[in-house]
Amino acid sequence: MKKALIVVDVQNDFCEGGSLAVPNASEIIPYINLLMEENQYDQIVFTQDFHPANHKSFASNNNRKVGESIILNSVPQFMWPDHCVQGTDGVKFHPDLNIEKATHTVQKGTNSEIDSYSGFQDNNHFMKTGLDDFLKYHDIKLVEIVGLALDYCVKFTAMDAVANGYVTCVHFNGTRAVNVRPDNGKDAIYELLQKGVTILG
Ligand code: VGL
Ligand code: ZN
Repeated sequence: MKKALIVVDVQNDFCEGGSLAVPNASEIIPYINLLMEENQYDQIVFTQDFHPANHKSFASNNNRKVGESIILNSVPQFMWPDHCVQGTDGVKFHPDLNIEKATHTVQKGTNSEIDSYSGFQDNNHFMKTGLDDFLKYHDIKLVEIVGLALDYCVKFTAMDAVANGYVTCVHFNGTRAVNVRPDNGKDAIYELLQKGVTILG
């Protein structure tokens, strides 16, 4: 059974010192590098949050405060600080991540009008990213997911992986939650278990 590792958004802005820092984010990087060194995956896909400067998920582009919520194209949109803007250091993968191991990269959040937490599609379900086509083309049946943030992009990527028919695992030690609310990371684990995702220790 062919398997892929999906490394979600391990970018400077989501790590310590970044504009949307996930607590203890960089702790997962040695773990991810080790997984990639074991040469057990048929494909290793990196996702990259890749926003234009005028992206509508940024509080600054809506005259809102970070942490507020708006309705964007009829779906709720949390107001984030500016992050992962194309052409900045924040959008780059963390320098300690072994990017040479990637066999494919998927960029998301490129349409200024729609956010994209899942690596498979935008939050409105208007546009696919090509990730599902890539995995199906390579006959991948099982995906293991690591990266940032557990309660946003990892969660939605894992739920879409299940919906698209993959046996889906999330590595607990390979992810960290942003925890805008204290229990969000824990709640994400319960939701993923309920959807049929296996949590690996
Ligand atoms: C993410 C918030 C906004 C993530 C991306 O990668 O989890 N979170 N954009
Ligand atoms: Zn984003």
